[in-house]
Amino acid sequence: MGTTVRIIGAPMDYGADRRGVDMGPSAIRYAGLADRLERAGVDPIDAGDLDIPRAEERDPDAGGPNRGNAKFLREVEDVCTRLSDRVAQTLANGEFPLVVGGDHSVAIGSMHGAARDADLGAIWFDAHADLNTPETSPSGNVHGMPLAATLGHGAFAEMEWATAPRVREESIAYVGLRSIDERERELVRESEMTAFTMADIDERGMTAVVEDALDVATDGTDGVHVSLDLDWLDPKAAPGVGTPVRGGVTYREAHAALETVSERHDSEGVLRSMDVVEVNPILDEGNETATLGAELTASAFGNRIL
Ligand code: B3U
Ligand code: MN
Ligand code: MN
Repeated sequence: MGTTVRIIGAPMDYGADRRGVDMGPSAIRYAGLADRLERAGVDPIDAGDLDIPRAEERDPDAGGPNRGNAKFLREVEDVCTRLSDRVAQTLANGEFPLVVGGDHSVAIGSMHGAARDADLGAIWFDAHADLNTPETSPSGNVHGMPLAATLGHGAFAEMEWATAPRVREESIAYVGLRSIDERERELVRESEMTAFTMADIDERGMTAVVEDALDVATDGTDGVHVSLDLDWLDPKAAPGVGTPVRGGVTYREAHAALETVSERHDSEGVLRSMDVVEVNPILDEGNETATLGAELTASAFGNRIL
């Protein structure tokens, strides 16, 4: 019997300035996610969406004493706490949790859940470093903070719902980094994380870089979390994202990357959890970005040309 992949929709847009990422799960489903996964050889189960109140009904300034300028932190906490439970439960049932966002702050919940009973490595496919804290964030948007939250940086150190003690810096690899705030740059340089930038991809090619990222994320861990932020891609390939950054990964490089992940998974069973985030259907052209999200997920689970 093949792997059962449980699709968990997290239609959350509290973490981003541009509205619309809450429609990401619908758009990615509409793009044929479940069928594509089936063709890739796994058994998808659609668990539906988490129930998430609309941002208009909530107070962006709620969230406790260490909130800093982080917007909607209380709401993010509520959603991520429930998501973490779902992910942990899914793994306990022997299924694979696939979280479909939503903005990137959903990764706080997915990693928290996936790291409860395992030392977890991570590959961060993203234009951004996502290492801001409520104290350092220039925007106050929590989607620029998920890695800092998982690692317990700054005010997140006091937030048990966010910090995942079994995720260590040395098991995290960025792939495709190209837009980084000044403070984040210092932090990435000082940290034990491995950062493969667009320059590394230009120089060495995507496949070699992802092989190295997999080495980092599997070394001394029980499994790997793949976090796929669609703004990782060049805006020409993925226009439907809130914070597009020129000079990104091409359509072909992206498939090559996820195929490399899947090949390693086939031989060594490394994948533990995954999220696909930041698809904004309002900004998209013909559901192209959502379709790409679905395609790349299928590639990660073994879909091949032949
Ligand atoms: N680093 C900036 C911009 C940003 C991060 N992630 C996204 N945008 N998607 C910030 O707001 O923290
Ligand atoms: Mn991100
Ligand atoms: Mn990003």
